[in-house]
Amino acid sequence: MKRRQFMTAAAASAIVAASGSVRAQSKLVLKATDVHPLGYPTVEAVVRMGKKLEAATNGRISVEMYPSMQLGGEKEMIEQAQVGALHIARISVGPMGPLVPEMNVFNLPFVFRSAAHMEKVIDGPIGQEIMQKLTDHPTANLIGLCWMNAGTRSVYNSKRPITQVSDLKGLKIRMMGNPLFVDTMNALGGNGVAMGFDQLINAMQTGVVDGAENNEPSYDSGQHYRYAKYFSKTDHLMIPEILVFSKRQWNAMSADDRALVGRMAKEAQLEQRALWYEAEKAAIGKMVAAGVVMNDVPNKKEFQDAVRPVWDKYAGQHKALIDRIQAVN
Ligand code: BDP
Repeated sequence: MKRRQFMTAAAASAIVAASGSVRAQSKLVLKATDVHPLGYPTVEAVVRMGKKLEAATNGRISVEMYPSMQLGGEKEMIEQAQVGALHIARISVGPMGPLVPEMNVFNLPFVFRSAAHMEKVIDGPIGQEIMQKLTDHPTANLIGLCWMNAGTRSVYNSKRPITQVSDLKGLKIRMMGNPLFVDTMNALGGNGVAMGFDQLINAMQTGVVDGAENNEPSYDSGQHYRYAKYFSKTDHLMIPEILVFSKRQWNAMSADDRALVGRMAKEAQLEQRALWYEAEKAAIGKMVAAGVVMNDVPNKKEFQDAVRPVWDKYAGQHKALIDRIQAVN
């Protein structure tokens, strides 16, 4: 008994003595998740980031990807990252708006003039400031790592092409979980229904909704065209996405490791962008092959005018920020 106690004490002091190096060398497997499947630009960018982290640390830090909503929808992903049950989540700015008010500015319909405008904003000081708001948020418990592209969102449904605002009348359209989006669809004359991405297929199958709105790669990879074959290029939202890191895990890491992850995330932002444009093109090709009925909207201004009430309700409190965004060119 005596002897055993002695051994234990010796082992303990050896561990204490070596603790610095033990800690530096212990393996860290970062659990990452995304609603999209493997191969989707955001997923691929994070997988590549994991490989780079692994190479840079001789295998000490790696990323384990759980794609395709394996850990739940976006709401569940955010919650799990907040409590540290997972480390990296790639999420849309959409559902973050109610939590971080400045982020809601990116959720305003037609806020960006073009993809180039949006990229300039997220790549510049405004993007950095807004990301910092998330990181500094007292209860979000998340670190904002980088932005990602997500194209524009357009309406799709099972009933008819949308060429003018009045075509939306009476259609039940799934929107992301944020009152701003429900208000947007209602302002356009449809019936906005908030629900998780993970519930959408079932809702379309059962007629709970007539359709939804999203970018082409999501419509294609989610196989939404099987339930809603009319894809109308309304382009009403251009919402960037973000890669977030659990603050709990972040605080447990060394300054060097944080800097490394931060640097690789910045690289992932640009890598994802290139992948995004390829995926968008490929998705449109697949939509044509699948017999999707696509149409353009000849008068976008009509849609922009119809969402004025949404701007009246949500934009006023962010006027200075919106002016700065609009001044970027
Ligand atoms: C996709 C986003 C994803 C969202 C999804 C949605 O990449 O983060 O969860 O839309 O509509 O475009 O919920």
